[in-house]
Formats: sequence, C-alpha cells, structure tokens
Amino acid sequence: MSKTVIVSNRLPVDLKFENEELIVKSSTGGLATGMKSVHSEGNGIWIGWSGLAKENLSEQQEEQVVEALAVEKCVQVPLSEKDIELYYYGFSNMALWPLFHYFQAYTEFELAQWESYVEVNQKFADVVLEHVNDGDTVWVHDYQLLLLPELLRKKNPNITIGFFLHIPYPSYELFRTCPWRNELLQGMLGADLVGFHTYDYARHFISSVSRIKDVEINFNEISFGNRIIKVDSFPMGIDYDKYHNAALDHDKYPEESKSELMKNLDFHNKSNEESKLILSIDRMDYTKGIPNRIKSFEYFLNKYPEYKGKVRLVMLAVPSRENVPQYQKLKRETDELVGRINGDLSTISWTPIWYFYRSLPFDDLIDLYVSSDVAMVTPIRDGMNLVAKEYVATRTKENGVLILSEMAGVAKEMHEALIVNPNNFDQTADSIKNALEMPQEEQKTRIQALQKRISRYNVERWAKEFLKSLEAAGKIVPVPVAK
Ligand code: ADQ
Repeated sequence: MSKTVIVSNRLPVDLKFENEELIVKSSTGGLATGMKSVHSEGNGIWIGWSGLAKENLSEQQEEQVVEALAVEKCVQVPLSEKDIELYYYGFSNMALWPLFHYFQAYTEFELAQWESYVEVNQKFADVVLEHVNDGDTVWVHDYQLLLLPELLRKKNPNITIGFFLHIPYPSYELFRTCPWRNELLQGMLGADLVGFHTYDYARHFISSVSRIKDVEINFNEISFGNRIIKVDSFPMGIDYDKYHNAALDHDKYPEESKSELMKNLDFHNKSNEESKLILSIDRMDYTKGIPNRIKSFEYFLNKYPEYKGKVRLVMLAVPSRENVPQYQKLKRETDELVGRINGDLSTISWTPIWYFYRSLPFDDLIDLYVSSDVAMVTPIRDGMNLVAKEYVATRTKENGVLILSEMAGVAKEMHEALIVNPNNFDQTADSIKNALEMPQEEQKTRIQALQKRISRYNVERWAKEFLKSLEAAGKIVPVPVAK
C-alpha cells in the first residue's frame, strides 16, 4: 500500500531531556494540525529535524530519540550544530527569508552557507529515500528545502512529489539577484506540483522560471524535460473549530478560564469602563511590521488626542531566531520605541502600550483574542498570516474589527477587513479610528462574511485540496511536441 510522507525542516514534536528523561510534546502549530489527518492515515510518516543537535546527545539518548519519534510516526534527519548555524540560521534565514520578503538590504549570500544548504538538503534526501517506495507521495514544505524535490526525483522517478512554499515568492527582479537562482529553481522543478498561498506568488514563480530556465509554459503548467509541473495557489487555513470552540468555552466560563494576564488587564480596565483594547500578536520578526505598528499607534494618539487614556495597544511578540543580528536589532528598536512612547504619554491610570515578549499558552491567547475590540495585523510582508484568521474565528459575538496589511497574503481573502498600507501611518491611524467607532451592525456584517469564508476553507480542506491536486498532477502525461 502506498503512503504519504511529509517532509519539513522541523518535526511536529518538541523534544527535550530533563534529568536524563526525554520529554516529548506534540506541536500544536498550524502545519501540524493541518497535516494531522494526512499524517495519521495508513503508514504515513513525517520526516524532519528533531530540534536537538546530534553532538549534544549520547548514543543512548540518540536511541531514545529515535524510539520516541517512531511512536509519533516521525523519522529524524540528524543535524549538527554547524548544520544549524550555516543551513538554518545561515542560508535559510540570512539569504532566502529576507530575499523572499523583499528585505534585500538584509540579504547575505555566503558561499559556506550555500554549501551547507546543499549538503543538508542532501541529508534530507538520503533519509527520505530510505523510507519511500515506488508509488508513494512525498509532500515537501517550505524554503529550507527548495532543493529537495529534484534530489528525490533524480534517485526515484516513481514517486509523486509536491512542494508548498509558506512564505511569499518574490518578483523576478528580486529573485534574479541570488547567485544560486538556477539551482534553486531546478530544485523546485523536481516536484509534480508547486503550491503557494496566493495567485501572485505563483505568477512570480512562473515568471522566474520562464526567464531563467529553458522551458515551455502553458497557463499554470510548465513543460520541463519529459515532465509537466503544475503550479497553483492553495491559501492555507486554520483549525477554525478549535479556535471558535475555545472562544465559546471562554464565553461560558469567563471567570475560571481567565488567565493571570487578563485579570491584570481587567484590573486596569476598571479605572476606565470605556477603555478599548487593540491587539497584535506575532513572532518577533522584521517582516511583521512591529515598529511601524507602534509608530502608527503613536501617530493615531497624536492625531486624535481625545483617545488618550481610552485605548491600549496590547502587543505580544514571541521570541524568534534570537541569534540572528537583524532580529537582535529589531528587539532593541521595539524595546526603545515602547519605552519612549510609554514614557512620553503614560499617566498614573493609563499605559498606552502593553508589550509582552514571550510565547503564551493557548488559553491565554484565546483570552486575548476574545477580549480585544480591534486586531492589528500589519506586516510589511507576510506569506499568509494565520493570526488574522485566528482572530476572526474567536469572534463568537460577531463583533470586533480587523485592521489588515495589504502586504499579507491573507488580505487576498479578507476584503471585509480594514485594509491598510503599513507604511502609511496616516491611513493606518484613520483606520484605527474607524475601527474604534465602527457601528455594531457593520462589525457584524463584516465578521459574519469573514467567518463564513474562513470556516469553510479550513486547514484540513487546504491539505486535502493540495493532495487531490498533487495526485492529478502526478498523472499528467506530457504530449510530445511536434518538431
Ligand atoms: P509565521 O511567520 O510563524 O508562519 P503566522 O502565520 O502568523 O506566522 O503564524 C504564527 C502562529 O504563532 C499563530 O498561530 C499565532 O497564534 C502563534 N503566535 C504568535 N505569537 C504568539 C505568542 N506570543 N504566543 C503564542 N503563540 C503565538 C509562516 C509564514 C506565514 C504563514 C505561515 C503558514 O511566515 O505567512 O501564514 O507560515 O503557512
């Protein structure tokens, strides 16, 4: 019986040794949830890195890891600290991540990092090839593994290979600056189906392929050698019911389910009954537009001073890639901005920005989603952005307003949000005012339309549609071209 193999940089489990004991925690992230049904079906497996560097494990610990992963239907690709430094923090996050998000000034092309990227993609290929048989399907995820489809195809042409990119695909003008552009495209073209969040990313990819490779293109099909590669968009969804039901539970048991964080916020709220809460949640990443959001909020308070004392921005930023210099710089900039604005504007009873630099447990996140009047999702560039969808799913009372950057892939599906250019502080400030003053009826109409769409196109449907399309793509037989 054929099987589906999922491949991603990280496995959907968190492992750590505590007093010689191995603690295994399943990940609750979007990808892990979406792939749950695919992963649990038949003899499907998930291949990726465990999160533990191999030189930090004794032989016995290594065995424990392999056994624990087998229980979770996972197989590890062992990586060394050097691999992580050069392939992950290096080429993946210092070249590809900034380049694909249009941060050209942050992009560094280092030969040693590229060589490691090639080497690690080969390590992934070796492990995958050990575990696949003819007729199997392999679904490769994201920018860390762009070379993998081709490495697999070369060794086993009898498998069906899908590739999905979770970040934007840049325009040809940006992509062409990469010294290894040809190799990267060659790698991706090893797949039968290449998927993106939006139609625009797919179009940019096809445009790069048409200019860099010698291929024939017919709409969204690329004839390459003796194969046809299909390119399409599959906007990723969330586990809508999980977020919606958690919010319903929160409504039923408000006191019991309230987190320490919320109790604290409430305490301060009591000093002003009319006080409104604007929420923002992201990984601490320069693509997420955190400084711009803070500056827009300050601009709003200065343009509409009647709101001073009546509205707070609660900003959660989860630590991310903390040893990459640009992320350290962003953290310093954010700390300084928040400190300066709070220092300038706070009163005894009001602090304009509540800033938390940490990851929060799921229940606390739900508390915040449910309790906020407005959500600001204003990245400078974002492949999709699931926070926008999570916020909408938790609006069980059909109120609340979403302010959304036009630069996020998710904006293509959420026209009922207030769409802004995150670099336009004046427009963003006016949108904050509109959101705070929006009549209940209008909030309801917009939220209902958004909920209808987001609940239908959930993450499970996303995975199913990709796999259905992949199955069809694997069967396309090229028609010989008359010479
Ligand atoms: P990310 O850049 O990680 O993903 P996103 O889609 O917004 O971005 O997902 C972030 C997730 O982390 C959300 O589920 C959110 O709830 C959670 N989160 C954020 N801050 C948190 C905190 N402080 N505590 C706890 N949880 C927190 C990449 C791409 C995106 C794309 C996804 C999926 O960059 O554009 O949407 O992959 O394809």
